Amino acid sequence: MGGGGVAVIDPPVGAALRLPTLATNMSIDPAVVEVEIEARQALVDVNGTVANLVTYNGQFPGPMIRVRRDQLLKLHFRNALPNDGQTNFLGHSTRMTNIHTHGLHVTPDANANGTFGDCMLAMADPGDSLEYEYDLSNHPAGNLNFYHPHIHGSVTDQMWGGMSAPLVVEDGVDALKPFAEKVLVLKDITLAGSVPAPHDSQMDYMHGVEGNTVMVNGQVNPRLAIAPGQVQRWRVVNACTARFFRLSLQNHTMYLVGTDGGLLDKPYPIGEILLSPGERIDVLVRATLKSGSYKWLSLPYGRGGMSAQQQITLMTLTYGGAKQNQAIPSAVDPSAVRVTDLSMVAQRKRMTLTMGMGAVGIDGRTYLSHEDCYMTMSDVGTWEIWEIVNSSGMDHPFHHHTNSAQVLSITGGDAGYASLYTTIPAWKDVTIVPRMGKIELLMPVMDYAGMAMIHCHIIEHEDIGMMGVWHIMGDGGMGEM
Ligand SMILES: [Cu+2]
Repeated sequence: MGGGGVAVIDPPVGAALRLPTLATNMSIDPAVVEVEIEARQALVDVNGTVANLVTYNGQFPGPMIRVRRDQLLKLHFRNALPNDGQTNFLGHSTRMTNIHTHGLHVTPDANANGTFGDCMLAMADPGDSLEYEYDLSNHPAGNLNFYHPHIHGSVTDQMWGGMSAPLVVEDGVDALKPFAEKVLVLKDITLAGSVPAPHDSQMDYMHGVEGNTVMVNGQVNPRLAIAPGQVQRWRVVNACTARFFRLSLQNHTMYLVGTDGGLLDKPYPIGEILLSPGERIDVLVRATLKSGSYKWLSLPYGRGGMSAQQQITLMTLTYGGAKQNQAIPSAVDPSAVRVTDLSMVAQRKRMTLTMGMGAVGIDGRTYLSHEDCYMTMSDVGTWEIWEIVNSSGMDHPFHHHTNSAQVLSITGGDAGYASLYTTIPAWKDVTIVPRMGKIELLMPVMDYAGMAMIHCHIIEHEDIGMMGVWHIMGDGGMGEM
């Protein structure tokens, strides 16, 4: 923020936007989606430089998984990263890894057949494999999730270096079917020669590093064609480690139809929207003009700390082709509602995200291991209200595994973000806790017992310990929702 100057980053318009490659479904059983995902180094073109990234299946972004909630997702994971003993600035192995299915309401434990659910205790050394199975029968339809590594101390290196990919749970909503869908993965990086520039100071971890190259689906300022009168559905995930976006489309309104945890009742017109690391939005864009090119921008936003104020052209929307006559629908998913009756709330808890003296934590506890960290307990089948306080000078995007929440209040920060998420029927798994501010979440603790996790989604902060264990007790098999 410093002197208040804003850097304008407006790269030349690049090639036509590419969409993420679909992961191959190897299953012939229509009730199962079965994919093979391998973590490995691969050469990837990053804005004209051939870079040696860490990837899923050699792709950047990684292969997109698409699954319906009535299908079982089987993920065969293999760690093919080099077995070279590499460690990072924090002293952690950069080669051990695993998979977190960010956003899935599935078990955080192992399954009865010995495979893993969204279990953070599963870890693979180079050469090892992990078998994951995700039963989505309790997961709501219609949201964009993403998968990425989750081994404490090395998540930054692996996500910064290229490991993340979209995971769509399909919806059956007719109102959105007519529209061309574009899954957009936002990701920044800085290269040092042909490799991702390593985080090499405590300052990098305390502030969170924003890359000098900002990409949509691995491309700098790609061109996206739209026909006059066409409506497109953009499903956006912020896969950066630390960069916040403030998204706005020149001369056009975006219509919010979905958030982290599912679809909304109707489209909500927005001129701009904040998207912190880990958050997702689902927006409709209608080509209301006749011709021209329009920048999809990230407007300046100060998230605190030493982050620079930048305006970045992320993508360029270019009119062309035969006129269409599509309209923004009046309704999307009428079953989406805000929960207003709080009489069932069984427990109220408060936790504070803390930074100071070179350390981060929750209530002053730095995560060191599952046994030595902040821990909060819940009973499966109950509702809670969580008050998350931020006692630091930086915004922290607060993420909870396993269950999504509704936002009851946001104190401080961006007024538009606060008024949006405290009024629409959105389910969230990442919510910005403004610096020196707080949020309140209505948290249903449903269906699954086990060791879930809560943490800041500035990945650098997660890696230095702004993380805790969420111990959900119960038999975990049967929900009561
Ligand atoms: Cu943080």
